[in-house]
Amino acid sequence: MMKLYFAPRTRSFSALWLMEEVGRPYERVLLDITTGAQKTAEYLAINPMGKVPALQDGDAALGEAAAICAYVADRCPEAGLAPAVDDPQRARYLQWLFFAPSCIEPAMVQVFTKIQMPPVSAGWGEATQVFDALDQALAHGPWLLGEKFSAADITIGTSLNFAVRLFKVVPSRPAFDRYLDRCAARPAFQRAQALAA
Ligand SMILES: N[C@@H](CCC(=O)N[C@@H](CS)C(=O)NCC(=O)O)C(=O)O
Repeated sequence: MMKLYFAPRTRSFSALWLMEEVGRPYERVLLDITTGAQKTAEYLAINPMGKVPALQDGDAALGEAAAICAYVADRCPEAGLAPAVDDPQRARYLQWLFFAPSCIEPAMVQVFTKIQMPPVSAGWGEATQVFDALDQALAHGPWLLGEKFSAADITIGTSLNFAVRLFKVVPSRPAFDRYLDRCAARPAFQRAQALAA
C-alpha cells in the first residue's frame, strides 16, 4: 500500500487530493512539521529536502508534490488521471503538470516579495505572463485537457487555489473562478480539504 507523508495546511494538499481521486487504499502519515518530524534521518531518506509531502511505494520513495502526482497517476492507470505515453494529449498534460511548481509558485513569490528579475532570464518570465497563459488555457475547459480531468488539474488547481483564494496574492479572473469552483465541487477535493484542515 502506498504511504503518503503529509501535514495539514501545506503543499501536501495536491498529493492528498490526488490519492483521494485515485481511490486506492493508502496509508496517511501525519507529520508534525512544527516539531521537526520532517528532519529525522529516517524521513530524510524518503525526502532529502525534509519537507512534505512525500510518498513511499515499496522500495520507491519520492518528494515534490508534482512528481508525486506524476508518479501516482502513472502507477494507477485505472484512475484515468494521465494520458497514455502515446496519446498526443500527454504533451500538454506534462507541460501543465509541471507548470505549477516551475511557473506559478515562483510567480507567487515574486508578487509577494516584489523581487525584480529580467523576464528573459526568469524561468517563469513574469507573473502576468504566467497568469495570462493560464487564463488562456482555462478558457475552453472544463479542464486543462478539455473534457478530461487529469493530474495536471490537481497541480494547477491546488496552486491556483493557494494563489487566488487562500493567499490572495493574485487577483482572480472569471476563468479562474469558474475553474476553481469546478475543482472545489469534486468530492475528492472536498475529502482532501477535510483531511488537510
Ligand atoms: N517543492 C516542494 C515544497 C514542499 C514544501 O515546501 N513543504 C513545506 C510545507 S508547505 C514544508 O514541508 N516545510 C517544512 C520544512 O521545510 O521544514 C513540493 O512542491 O513538494
